[in-house]
Amino acid sequence: MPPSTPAAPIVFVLNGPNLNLLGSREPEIYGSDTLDDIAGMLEDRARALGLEIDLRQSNHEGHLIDWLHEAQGVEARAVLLNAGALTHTSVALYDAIRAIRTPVIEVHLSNPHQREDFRHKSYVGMAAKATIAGLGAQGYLLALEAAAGF
Ligand code: CA2
Repeated sequence: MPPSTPAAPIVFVLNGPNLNLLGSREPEIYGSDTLDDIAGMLEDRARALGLEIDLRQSNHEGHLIDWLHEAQGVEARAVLLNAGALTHTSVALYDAIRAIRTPVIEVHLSNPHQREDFRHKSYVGMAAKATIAGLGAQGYLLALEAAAGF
């Protein structure tokens, strides 16, 4: 049998509520890329970095929490997390990020600090290793590059 190639380290890219609608409305805030476009860009960059990505989206808080636990279970290299509006409300996500050893990078397309007051608090950011915000889809690529160094 030929020697098997070791699997590439995996990076989870988790996206929260309404991000399935990216590209359809508010391009002035979120850009015109769809989540599929972002997945394609990340897959290309991941290949070049020797990583694999697993990109998921859910409108349900519990799914994001289960996936954070799963990331630790499969020994993912990192999680890139855009929790959408749950960023600003979810103590459960804060607890889940604190409960795992897998490093989590918070990603936002827009810069929440330049927006409404209710977006200025981030429970995700309080637990995450780092935050990238305001750079549109490029923020996901920068986060993936950081994860390659973990
Ligand atoms: O800037 C980001 O990435 C956000 O996480 C996006 C969230 C928002 O609640 C956060 O404060 C910042 C909202 C995602 C909503 O996505 C839409 C997609 C298409 C049309 C409208 C909203």
